[in-house]
Amino acid sequence: MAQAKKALAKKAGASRTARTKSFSNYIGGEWVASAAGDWLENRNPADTRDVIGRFPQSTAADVDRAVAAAAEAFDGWRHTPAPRRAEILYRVGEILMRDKEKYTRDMTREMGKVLKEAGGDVQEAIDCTYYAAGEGRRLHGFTTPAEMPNKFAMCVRQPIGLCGLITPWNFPMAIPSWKMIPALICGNTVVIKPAEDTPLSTYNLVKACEEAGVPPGVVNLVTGDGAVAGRRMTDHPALRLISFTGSTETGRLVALACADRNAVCSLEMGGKNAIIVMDDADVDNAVEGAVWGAFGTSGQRCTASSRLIVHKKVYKEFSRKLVARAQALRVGNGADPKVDVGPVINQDAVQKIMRYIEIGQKEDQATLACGGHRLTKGDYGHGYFIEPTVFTDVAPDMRIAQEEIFGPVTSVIPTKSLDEAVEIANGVQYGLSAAIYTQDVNRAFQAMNETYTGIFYVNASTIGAEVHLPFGGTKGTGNGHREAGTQVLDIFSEWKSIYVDYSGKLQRAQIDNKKAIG
Ligand code: UN1
Repeated sequence: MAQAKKALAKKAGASRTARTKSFSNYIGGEWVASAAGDWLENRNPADTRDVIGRFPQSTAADVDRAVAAAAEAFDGWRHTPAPRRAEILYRVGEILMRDKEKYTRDMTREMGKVLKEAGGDVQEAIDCTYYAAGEGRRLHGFTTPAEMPNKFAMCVRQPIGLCGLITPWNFPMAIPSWKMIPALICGNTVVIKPAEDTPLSTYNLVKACEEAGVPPGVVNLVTGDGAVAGRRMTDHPALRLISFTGSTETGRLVALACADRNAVCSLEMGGKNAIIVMDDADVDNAVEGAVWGAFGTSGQRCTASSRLIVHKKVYKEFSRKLVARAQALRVGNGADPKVDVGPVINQDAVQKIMRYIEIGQKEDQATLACGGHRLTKGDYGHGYFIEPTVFTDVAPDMRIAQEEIFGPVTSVIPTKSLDEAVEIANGVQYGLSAAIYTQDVNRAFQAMNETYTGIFYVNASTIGAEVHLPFGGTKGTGNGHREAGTQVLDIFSEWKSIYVDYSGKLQRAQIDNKKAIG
């Protein structure tokens, strides 16, 4: 993905005017350029003539400086009482609220999603910030009986240390916030590297932290390529934890690097999420859920509804209505309030998505029911626009029904029963989200229980998770961790078990208590 923008950066380099805004890394409380002086250009995917600015193309040396700053700040921050840390983080939430509109416009400009959805992304960051800051007065541990008399046992959460956060471009403020704010409330210091394509939204979040009074070195921002800056983070011996959201392919590399140096690693990766539509479903409602889940964010969500498993009794009606709705969606620049579906992120994404559309038609022989083209006429020619695309008559084992496309493409798969639908839903390498549309409570609960995913919806789409419930998935989607909810605290803190013996004598666990009970 990064390559497309880099190539553009090179081409545009010569013609760049003095007005191109330069952004900085944030290290140890200072806004600084990359030590090597290289830049990464950020352009609008709806109109690549629109240059948002240039951001530091950070090297290993920049990452090392950021880690050193995080190390320097760690003791001061972890010794700051959590309720006090929370007061500062609540202020971050207030600043995000105050400037929501500006952040929303910035996000649409650099990422492409329509304003309403960009506003939702900023709102998710606000929700997450308030919610996680609230933990400053909880961060609950627990007490439990000790096995010996006159002995006390309890457990407390301690910060894990220096955390490296590597975030994706599809939720460029929400995902950084749902890693960073919980990390901070737990008393950690962080180095964050946003995706190459969307550094501005994370820059805005970090600016809000600075304004709110987060002390120097507690939050450090380095922008740049995954292969260079990201790689150095995963390899850096002082980063105790790496939290990564992105592709399954990159996630495996992150995991390997972390395994090599015994670092804690939390991964949130791909999805191939299914909506099951039963014969008793409210078909119109199901179609609305499918359109929202498949084409919202131009299908670039790990929770996107990329498979629609539909009972054969309503299959024709559902497909017909879905295609009509998909064809009516207005594709264009997300900054235009009349637009429903924005561009995809970059040229690499266009190529990948178009390749899958070709595979669907040729190799897989599914029916291309609508869409299937890149839009290039007029203003479309300056951006990365792809028509909302529906394949019907898709078999569950086809590549378009198995692999993550991450674009505005969905597959309708016929089914004859709930059991079969659940089997199809489970028959992929991912396990993030699933949904069922039915009026039958028994079927709803059966599907909820039998689908092997981290998230499940009844009569709602596969997207739209809320910040106070755990977020993450099974199988190829993750490695067992959950972000959001209170569960995120288990990523960013380590348990310490504490025993207090007030008997005034030696009491040997597992040995002396046997005497006490005979
Ligand atoms: C993602 O797609 O990477 O549940 C995150 C949702 C959003 C988060 C999506 N709240 O769709």
